Amino acid sequence: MRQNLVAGNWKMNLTYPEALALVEEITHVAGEAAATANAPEIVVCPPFPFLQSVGEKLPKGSKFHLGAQNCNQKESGAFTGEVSAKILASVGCEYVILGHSERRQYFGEDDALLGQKLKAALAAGLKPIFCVGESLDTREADETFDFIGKQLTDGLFHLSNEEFAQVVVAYEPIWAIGTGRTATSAQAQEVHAFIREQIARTYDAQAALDTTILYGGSANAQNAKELFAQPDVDGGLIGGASLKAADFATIIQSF
Ligand code: 3PY
Repeated sequence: MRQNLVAGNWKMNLTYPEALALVEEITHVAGEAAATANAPEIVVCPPFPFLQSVGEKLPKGSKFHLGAQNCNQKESGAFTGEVSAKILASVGCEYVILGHSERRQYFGEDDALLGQKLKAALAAGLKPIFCVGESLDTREADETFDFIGKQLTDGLFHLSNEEFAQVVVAYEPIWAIGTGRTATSAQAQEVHAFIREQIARTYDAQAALDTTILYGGSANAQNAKELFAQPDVDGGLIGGASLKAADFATIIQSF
């Protein structure tokens, strides 16, 4: 179901005491805003070892949810160092980020593998936050829509209607990740509208209306309001700004 949503992607940052301090500060600073009826759903995605403890600090039955940054495609087995979707669900995760450009770029994750990860996440009852986004070269070659269309077709659109209904899509232009460069609200809206159109074509108009589509890539406390005001932007996948409780709280209140 389409809903306003803000997800904090902590990436590979913080120590355990720092993670506990941050989640406490977030729930303290943003707690009141998060308790209002029109507050977005809020997903906190810490590194794997902190998941359970961070999850225990999130108020139960609130708008706060726990998410992971990745999962393995297998259900279980001899895969040293890996973490399955089932393990994530067992420590309280409800969401998992899949296909972040850093996973695609540094760990060689392609759409075939991501398809398997999506299936594994869904089978474990997790909601995938599936990332797509173009490089600067692709944008400058005027190939953004072809590129995103292919990522959607190859990575995501093999899901059944029921499976797809569980997915949140995140548009994260690679040129805006960790660079301090943000897509303008018009650039974000244009791609979000395109993604919604592709969903309508592949599934149906209702599925397109029901899909939550987030913007990610240097979204912060200053630009969130303008980005979230776009008709097809339902919230954000937030990197660096999610590590600062006050900024994250401002972003949560930017709808
Ligand atoms: C960013 O904001 O840079 C992100 O990559 C969020 O996932």
